[in-house]
Amino acid sequence: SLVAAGLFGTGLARSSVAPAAVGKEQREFDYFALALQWPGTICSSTRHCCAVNGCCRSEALHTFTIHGLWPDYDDGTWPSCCRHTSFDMDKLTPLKPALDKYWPSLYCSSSSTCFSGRGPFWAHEVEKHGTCSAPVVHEELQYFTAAIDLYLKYNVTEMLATGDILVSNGKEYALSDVIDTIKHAFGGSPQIICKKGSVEELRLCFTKDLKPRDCLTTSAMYKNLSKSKHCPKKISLPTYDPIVLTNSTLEIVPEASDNGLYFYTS
Ligand code: U2P
Repeated sequence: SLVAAGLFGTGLARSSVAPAAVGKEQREFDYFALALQWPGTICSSTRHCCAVNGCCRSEALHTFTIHGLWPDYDDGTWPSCCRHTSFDMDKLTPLKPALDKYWPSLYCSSSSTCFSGRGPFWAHEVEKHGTCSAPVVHEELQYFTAAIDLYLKYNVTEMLATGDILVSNGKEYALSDVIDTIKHAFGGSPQIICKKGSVEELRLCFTKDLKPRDCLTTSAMYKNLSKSKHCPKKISLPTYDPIVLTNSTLEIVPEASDNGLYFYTS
């Protein structure tokens, strides 16, 4: 029933190997992970462009961007889709410039939302994760504000630059140096996810009162991470050539939505 789905989650929006508390009551979470994406790694696979895709901006993105603020459990699982909400872009008007700048989708396709719908990347994140963030975060605007505040307060791109770890093509850094630089500047150990030796994602973790803490780096985390996402001892922060929007790379299909977003369909 819908009530059961709301209380226990459906797992519908879950991707691939994700462990779930699905089927069990979703108890209060233990800590937050602020998940950040490295556009250089993701955008180098972009083949088609659309207006919402951050990879398609005329200037390449050389900073981490936000993926989401995720409530997590200490055992390596997490709650998801904890209650029904209807994503309302209008509530985010004051944050729209910051969302566009710091939290772009790096894909063109629309994202799944919790209960069989589809919508913008932001709708996916707030429905899947924001609804499980009580008692710290209770509603949409608060969810996005909290994530953007943390992102700006703990600027990972700057922390790494201070340790001379910079965007580059070809240059490799010791994974241990990257971790130590973040530990030193942030005050907690990050989680780093790689794709073929390039940083794909970096997560910073926070207690429920939003203080830095260590992410799970033990077997609890690695058991849920596919081998191909483990980082080797030397890693890179690559850049990419943006695909400049032209008629042949851009296909704009207005969605039946009132939020003014456009999606690429293939
Ligand atoms: O790691 C693959 C996907 O699993 C989801 N995930 C991962 C770790 C975690 O602590 N919480 C979590 O939800 C993410 O799914 P998404 O938010 O992208 O749907 C992540 O991409």
